[in-house]
Amino acid sequence: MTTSLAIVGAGSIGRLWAAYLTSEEHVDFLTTRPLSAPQTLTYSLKQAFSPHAPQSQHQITLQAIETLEQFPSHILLCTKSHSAANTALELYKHLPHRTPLFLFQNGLGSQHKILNTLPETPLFAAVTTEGANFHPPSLTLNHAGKGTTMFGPLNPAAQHHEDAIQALLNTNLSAQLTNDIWPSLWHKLIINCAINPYTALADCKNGDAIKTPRFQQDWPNLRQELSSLSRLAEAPLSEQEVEAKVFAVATSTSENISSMLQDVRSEKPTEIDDINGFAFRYLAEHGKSYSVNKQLWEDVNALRH
Ligand code: KPL
Repeated sequence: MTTSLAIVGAGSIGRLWAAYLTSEEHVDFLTTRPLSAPQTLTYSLKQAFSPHAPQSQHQITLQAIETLEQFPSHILLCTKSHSAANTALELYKHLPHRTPLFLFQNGLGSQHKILNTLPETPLFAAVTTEGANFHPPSLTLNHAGKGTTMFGPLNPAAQHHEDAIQALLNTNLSAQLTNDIWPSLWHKLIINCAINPYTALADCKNGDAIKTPRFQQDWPNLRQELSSLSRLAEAPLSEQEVEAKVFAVATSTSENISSMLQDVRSEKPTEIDDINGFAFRYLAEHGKSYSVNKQLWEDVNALRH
């Protein structure tokens, strides 16, 4: 029997997983908003790395949680980090608490809130380096760059639910299961702290962010703050290792428009509060230098005023 998955958040990452999962699984999109009737979301998937491959077409039903007739076997939460905790809370007013939940958010902060509010729910984190862009009104999802997704349990309730992950490991997307996802979450946070705000402030692609005068001026101090963050998190990286990771991702995703710049361009709230905001507050709480992360947090927030 196939499992039935529900994906909450029909942005680029949600649509990417839906498109790759539908060949084997039954997938619906789910919303916490009321809907007068289920809707059909139609889009095509373009694989930018295989320009001659035909685009696949997808038609996926969007259902409202309030009127759902059959509960899904597990949920992928692909909303932005700032709405993740409230959305999770709203979902589990209707769902059995034992339904496994996979958290795809960037940054750190939302994961901790959900861990505190849903202790009985098997919670997993996903850390992804897939590059995908979806810009309505275009109905094409652009799978811009192939990456890898690491999945891992976040709480004791998730420890005996490896079965829930099987469907996610069996698609044509590259995915792995790890027993300790925390170092991946912290290292991804560090990469996002170093790339995303500069792309947003300079309105540039990832590869150009590390060439901006501001990045070059900030980098010695930011690299030191990020290395100290990794040591506090018990996922230690030397300053050289931080630099190697950040530069490798900026290079491998050089043509990407970061998720933060996509948000700024479409005048949506950014995830800055869970990225540099989380980093500066964590450093400050532990008596470490944090001024570059704080300045980036302030300056990206100011873009919206
Ligand atoms: O995760 C990303 C993002 O855009 O949020 C990076 C790694 C910067 C790739 O674009």
